[in-house]
Amino acid sequence: MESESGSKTISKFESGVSSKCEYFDNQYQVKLNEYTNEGSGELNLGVSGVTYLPDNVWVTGAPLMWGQKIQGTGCKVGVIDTGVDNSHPDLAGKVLLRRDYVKDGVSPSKFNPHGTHVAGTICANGKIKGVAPLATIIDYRVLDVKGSGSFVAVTQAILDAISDGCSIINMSLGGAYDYIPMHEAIKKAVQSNVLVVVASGNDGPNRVSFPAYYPEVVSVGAVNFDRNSSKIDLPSTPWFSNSNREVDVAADGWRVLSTVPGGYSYFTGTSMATPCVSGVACLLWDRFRKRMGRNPTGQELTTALKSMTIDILQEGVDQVSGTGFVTFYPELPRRSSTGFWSLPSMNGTYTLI
Ligand SMILES: [Ca+2]
Repeated sequence: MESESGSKTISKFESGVSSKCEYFDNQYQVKLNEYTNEGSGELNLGVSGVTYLPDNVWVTGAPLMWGQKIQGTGCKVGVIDTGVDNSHPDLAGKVLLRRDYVKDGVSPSKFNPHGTHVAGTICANGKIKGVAPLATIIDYRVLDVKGSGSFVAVTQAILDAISDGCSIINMSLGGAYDYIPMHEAIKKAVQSNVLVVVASGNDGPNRVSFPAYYPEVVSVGAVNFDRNSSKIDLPSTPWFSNSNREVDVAADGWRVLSTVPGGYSYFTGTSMATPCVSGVACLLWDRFRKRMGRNPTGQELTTALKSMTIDILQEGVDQVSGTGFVTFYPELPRRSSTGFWSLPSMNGTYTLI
């Protein structure tokens, strides 16, 4: 399949027709599925010692699980991304190991912020909380400070994540082309009971991105749950979220607050929706282990994830949100006229920002 020159035969999707084309390694460019980055800064939390819940975490209903001592304990998530700044106080002790495929000598505080943002949504446990605050991360740095990398590195990272014992792989990235070795690595991951969660991509309606388009992965679309939106009926569909038959579920990907090197920032994109789903998968993994006394299979995790979705957008399965919005709540959270979510009481411990 691979030759010394690095050339490969791949399938290129074009107008729905698969045709064989030759490409070189450096043409397997990978891009981040972050649509906007609003810059980083200090988060003014006002009251010391108060923990804040980002909106996207809130709408997953994760605190309902935390109240039952389900917080992702023991769950290792492979974050294949731009690297995670493990010096961020909200991520202290989270990064068990880093494998750096970029090898450019850049220090974690100078990494492209994307990976740190993704990691925070999964398991931040400081001033802000991620979905699974007791989960941990293995950092597979495949993308450089500009967010550039190749599927060759992604493929190696997937194989390493299997041998490192990750239960879940989060890939908030994608490229335009099918790359057979990466697909094979993903099949191996799934056979090894690793759940692979991938951003559907930010190219818009009727567009596909790899590895999200592989049927073996959980492909995550983004919806807009912005409580400051002028729309009353939420969530709505952001224009960028890819729609295709392989999208499985959706999560909030609009103005998502999370950690970045040196502080906090709001990012938007399917990249941000994806770690929400990975975090929820960590909670499901933890709950399954506590109930059943063994690890869930990848298929059991996928089934559990899809069973907790609420149908949104077009009635039934649709190509933007798949089976629907991932949440532990029995019904969709709603805004009130004051802009706050109308949800079951959280005992006053957490405050929206
Ligand atoms: Ca639907």
